[in-house]
Amino acid sequence: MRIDIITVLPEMLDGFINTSILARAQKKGLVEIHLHNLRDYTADKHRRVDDYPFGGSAGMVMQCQPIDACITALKAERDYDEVIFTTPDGEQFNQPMANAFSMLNNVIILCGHYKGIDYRIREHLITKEVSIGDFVLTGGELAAAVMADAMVRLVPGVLSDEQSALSDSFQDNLLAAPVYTRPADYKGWRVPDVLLSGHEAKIKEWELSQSLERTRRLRPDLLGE
Ligand code: 6GU
Repeated sequence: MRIDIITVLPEMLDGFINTSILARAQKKGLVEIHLHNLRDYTADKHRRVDDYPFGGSAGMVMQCQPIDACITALKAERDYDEVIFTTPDGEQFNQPMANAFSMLNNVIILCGHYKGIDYRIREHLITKEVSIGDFVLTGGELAAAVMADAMVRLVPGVLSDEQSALSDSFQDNLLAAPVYTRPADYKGWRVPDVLLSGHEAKIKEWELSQSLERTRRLRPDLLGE
């Protein structure tokens, strides 16, 4: 999988994409992540990528030209499955969406900024508009980082068996069961006895009942309740 991220703040994402899981996925050759500075594509001699909105509302709007130039340059090199725009008025990102995106070959993520982008870009070049939740971020970079992380860790081979994504919260619409490590007794705070019993069937049953209880209590919406 290849992810091309278009941003006015590449330095904000550089450390993130070259650390931890994303770094390892790239070193293993399973994923490529490329950052593109939108300012490198502007025809403006002052390197501006935004301008005042028609109609006189507040804030600045990202212009068509640099975004179009960058996306066109990328599309000349390869076909893209999706051109995603990060925006608080997009469809809510979730685990099924991460699963679907993780199966794509080539994806562009355009990070929104300022008051928004010229709507013509959204009409003509964007194939998916995605939000990471009902709150407003200054820019789409953190949203792009969140999505890239959620997608890449699902690419086969990225996680080791022991980190398997199969037991993640949300993977089966249930929150994960609690986990513990040594020591079994820390200052009198005890690990549940069943986990120390070695009885595999009982442990599985306990984990499922914990998942159900936590989901019912914390996220009844996931159970349709
Ligand atoms: Cl994708 N972008 C911005 N700027 N704010 C957000 C968001 C995205 N998702 C939630 N808030």
